Amino acid sequence: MVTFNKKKFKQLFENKMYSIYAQSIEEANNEQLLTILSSVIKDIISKKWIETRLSCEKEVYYFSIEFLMGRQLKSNLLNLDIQKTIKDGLQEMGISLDDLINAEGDPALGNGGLGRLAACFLDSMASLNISGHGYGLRYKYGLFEQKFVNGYQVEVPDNWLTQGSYIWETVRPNKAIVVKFEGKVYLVEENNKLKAYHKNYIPVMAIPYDIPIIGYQNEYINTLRLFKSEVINRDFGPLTSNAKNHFGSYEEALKYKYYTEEISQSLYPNDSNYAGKLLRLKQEYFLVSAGMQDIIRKYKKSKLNILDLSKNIAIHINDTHPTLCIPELMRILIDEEQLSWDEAWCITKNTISYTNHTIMAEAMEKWPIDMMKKLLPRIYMIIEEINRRYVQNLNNKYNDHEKIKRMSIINHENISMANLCIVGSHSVNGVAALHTDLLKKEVLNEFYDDEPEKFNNKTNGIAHRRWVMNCNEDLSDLITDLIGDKWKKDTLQLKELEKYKNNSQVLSKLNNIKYSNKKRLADFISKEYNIEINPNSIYDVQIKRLHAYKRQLLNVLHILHLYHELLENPNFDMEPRTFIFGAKAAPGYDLAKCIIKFINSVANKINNDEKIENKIKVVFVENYGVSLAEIIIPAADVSEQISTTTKEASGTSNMKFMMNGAITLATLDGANVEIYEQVGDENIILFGLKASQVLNYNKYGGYSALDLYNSNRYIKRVVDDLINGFIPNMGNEGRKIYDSLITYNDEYFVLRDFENYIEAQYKVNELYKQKEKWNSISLVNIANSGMFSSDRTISEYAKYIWFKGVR
Ligand code: F58
Repeated sequence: MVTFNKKKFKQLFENKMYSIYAQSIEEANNEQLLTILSSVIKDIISKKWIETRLSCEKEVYYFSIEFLMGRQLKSNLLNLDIQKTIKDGLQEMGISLDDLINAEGDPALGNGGLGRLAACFLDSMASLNISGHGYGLRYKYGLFEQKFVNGYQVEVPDNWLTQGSYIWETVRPNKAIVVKFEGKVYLVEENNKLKAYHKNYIPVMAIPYDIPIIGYQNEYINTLRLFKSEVINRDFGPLTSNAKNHFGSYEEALKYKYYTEEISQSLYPNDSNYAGKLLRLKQEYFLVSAGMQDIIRKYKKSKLNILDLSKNIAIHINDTHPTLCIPELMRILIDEEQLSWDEAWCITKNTISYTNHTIMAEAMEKWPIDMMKKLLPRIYMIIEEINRRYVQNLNNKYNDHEKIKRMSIINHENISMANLCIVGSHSVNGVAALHTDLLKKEVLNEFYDDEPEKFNNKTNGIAHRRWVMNCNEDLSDLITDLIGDKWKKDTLQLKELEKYKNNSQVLSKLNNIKYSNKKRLADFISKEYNIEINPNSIYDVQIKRLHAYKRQLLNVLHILHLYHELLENPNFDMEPRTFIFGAKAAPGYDLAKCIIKFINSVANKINNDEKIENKIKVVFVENYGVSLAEIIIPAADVSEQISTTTKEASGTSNMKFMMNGAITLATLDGANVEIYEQVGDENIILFGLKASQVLNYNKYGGYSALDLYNSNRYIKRVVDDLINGFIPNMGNEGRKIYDSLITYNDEYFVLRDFENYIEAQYKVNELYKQKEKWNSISLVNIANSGMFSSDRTISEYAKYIWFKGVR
């Protein structure tokens, strides 16, 4: 692949060490060694990186407010196929590659599934030879670091750029872009056309930081470009042009500096919730405007005709946060490229596509008109005009005032970003079959009826290279021993594994691999948290953001149920179980934080109760993120996917667990439905309300949590634990959770699904006793996980959205 050998590598490494640090290798610490190694790798790939950038295929630009990349070293070495050369070379210099891999920081530039999906997609685009690049923000502070103090979540700033820079980035100040905020726009008639003049705006400089995205053993290297916001002229010199002059006084200049730098200062730690903050809108436009201008600048250099933009470029927006791509592209095409409205609109719609990631009302972005008007006066004008034309069109079709109001982009005092996305793009997709179905039938039904051809499903996927080949090397090797290595490029080949489902030898190998992964995790937990867990126990794992709809509460109430059973009957028949949680709560999400405190308090009580003889252990790992997932997932036996049906758009950890051989315990929600379709009744454990039942309850009522509580002694027993002092060290968190269940009638059907969940958990227990059967099911899950590779997802995006009719 890359032509260089151990000797050459050592030479490069030594020279770099001298030129960057002017010291010997022996003197360097791990951080410095890692910097040198990444720098050598960047040198090796530089030529290929430039070549990929200059390719003349249709290009995809993936806009996302978050990219949750995880560590890059191991993945880069795998993809370049140089692990062995580097490992051996380092070893000869007395350096351990594993130490360097673990010394790398884990940039937390995302909240959860959405950000991680964007990272998996970059990996797949590069690996599939698609010229697909990411645009995002280079937050100075990523998602907060979570600490537990007395069982409470405490948030600490994530100062990930301690050295001032990131080892994989290349800064490109020569490609900086000016983004304009505020000011006033004047429309002047010139040659029978209205021309817009933007005066007195606040200019903010967007500095690109490029990260190479290396394809899997194909010499293909794309780019993730992250923008940092800065003052327009670093030396504080006077501004020319139409920009507002901020240098009247020293104080003004400092204010301006703060205004600009604040924009890429920190990631919003909100999950599934829309905050409506001015700074967030600034971030969104900053990303969009910098990215769009960058694309058009590059496009024009290529001398292609601007009218052919959609033939050469596809722009994808990851959820509504980059929605302003639509009016921003209109602005550039009309104000700068002098196209007519109709030409610009046609190009914009044909270029842009949109993915929706949620059906929850509280997550839908709606920006106040006044805020938009003041911050982005030209963009607001364009949105207004898009809306005016759209409403006119609806009026011609429908004689239903209320319907038109619901569908319009500007409504009351707000601008609905989802509506703008649907109207201004050629494709709208959901992220799992059920989710897309709900979009069509429920949430976006009127839009679907209006333009059904726009709507489509693209079930999510995961980068199997990171999530199996890299984090579970033994499993990867076993698979390759059994079926060869074609699966690495075509995961549907995994199906071949099914023929081993009754082969005791293979199943025993699979069992041994799981055991050693469990042992590795046990050692980690012992070292980090001082809790001893038993690798022979069932590892039952729920790792994801903490949210009421994801129902970590259901999980912990069941743990309490088992605990009571053990206390009441010491001969209660249960396999030893280790329950593992990992979850951050949004800092302002009170109920979620109460649940964290509750789980930690339950853990504390149960882990220290000798009466139950270690039958149950509960571990809540601190600061859950990508690197922790990489050690937890390969060790899991049970994958908890227990969201309230209809609420989880897809889920992606469900796919990672499945590919690593865990058995899914699930509601028929999100992509769990498709996992079920792949493996069949025998190989998954399902429970809970069906989507139609949840929808009916939501529409027509008919569920009383209080009645259930009063009539079911098991439910009453665990719910009472929230408030009766059985769990020590609880403040009024227990009361708040209790109220959410009883006083506010259990919005997420935790109690409604409780009995059914206990039964499902009992099935898990019984199945684990038949270890060979368990291992066989585990193998069948791996064998049928092929469709959940993000390579499959990206191929579908490419074929049906980005390159439709091109490739
Ligand atoms: C998640 N959304 C969905 N949002 O909840 C999950 O079902 C799905 O699998 C995943 O997207 C990928 O499609 C999600 O992670 C966020 O984190 C947003 C970040 C920005 C603020 C609002 C939430």
